[in-house]
Amino acid sequence: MLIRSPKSWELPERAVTPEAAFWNRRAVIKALGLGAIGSAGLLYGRGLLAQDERMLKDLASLDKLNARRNEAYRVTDRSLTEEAVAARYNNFYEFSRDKDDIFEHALEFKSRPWTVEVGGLCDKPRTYDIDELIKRMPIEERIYRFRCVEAWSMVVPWTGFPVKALLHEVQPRSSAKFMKMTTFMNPQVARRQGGTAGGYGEPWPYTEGLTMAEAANELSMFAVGIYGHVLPRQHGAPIRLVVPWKYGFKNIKSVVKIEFVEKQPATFWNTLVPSEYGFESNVNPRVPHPRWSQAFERIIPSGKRVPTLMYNGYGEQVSQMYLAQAEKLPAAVYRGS
Ligand SMILES: Nc1nc2c(c(=O)[nH]1)N[C@H]1C(S)=C(S)[C@@H](COP(=O)(O)O)O[C@H]1N2
Ligand SMILES: [Mo]
Repeated sequence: MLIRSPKSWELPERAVTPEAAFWNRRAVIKALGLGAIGSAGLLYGRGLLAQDERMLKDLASLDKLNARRNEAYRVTDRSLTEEAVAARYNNFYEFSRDKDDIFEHALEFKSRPWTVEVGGLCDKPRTYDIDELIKRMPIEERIYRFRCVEAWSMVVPWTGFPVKALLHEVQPRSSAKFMKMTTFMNPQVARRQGGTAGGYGEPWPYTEGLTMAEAANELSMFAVGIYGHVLPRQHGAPIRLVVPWKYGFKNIKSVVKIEFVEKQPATFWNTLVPSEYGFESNVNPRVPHPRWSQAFERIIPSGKRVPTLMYNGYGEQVSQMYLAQAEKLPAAVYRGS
């Protein structure tokens, strides 16, 4: 028997609700301008719930990463998002379709021991233990804007290494045209990968891809940390992609496999709803999502509405990869801010 249920990819109500309503409900609006964990009591102005305390304790327990901040990547037009806010407003569909309970649903998820298998069209394929990989790679901190396709944004300090540093090690061949990445598969822990119709009919495991030029771009990073410590589960522990000129869903979490391939790989969202989520998905104020405009975005958690920047403000670093498209745009838009 077929049971009619809402399509899993339809955004939950809050994704298109002004952010102020979301945060007001939790009375975290008082968080603005306060320090992170020390001010937790004030942050959740209604008083801490057991749930909040668990999350804050979890954040405080994470191993520190002492990485040098790379000052070339700073954000000057808006302020850093509060850590406890970013850690409570996530997208990680393996665990939940809501944003504020991802960390809870992921509590049983173990991100160590962990290996990342790198292979496909490259001269030196290799499987890395995550901690060995962190030791081998040039780790640094970068502050980036982060823009979800749902039209909200944050500013986040990532710790990680340029994708280019990994390419240098494994030596992709010239026949490799794309880098495909895959998230772990474990329906016992990530409940939405199992259940109805074997994971709600969604194409698990989550996959994503970049062209080789995009992978090698100076901005492309594999993050292993955030806010100075290793990634908490809800942000995609122990390793996730960060490509700040593209919409959030390209930033695949908890990666177990990296492959160099000849053909454009199938990706999770593009497979599920090709009409809404393209393979390229560069942030672009002039290309609306079929169901909403991308001209403006809401800054988390205030909900302040600001114009979307072409390539999320990273045109200087990435526009040369898209010259044919850029020629069609008026110069002012193309240059971003
Ligand atoms: N494996 C996996 N990666 C994922 C997602 C997901 O559901 N599963 N969601 C994506 C989306 S839509 C966004 S906006 C970002 C959110 O990252 P954050 O929770 O660390 O802010 O992760 C991306 N990476
Ligand atoms: Mo997203």
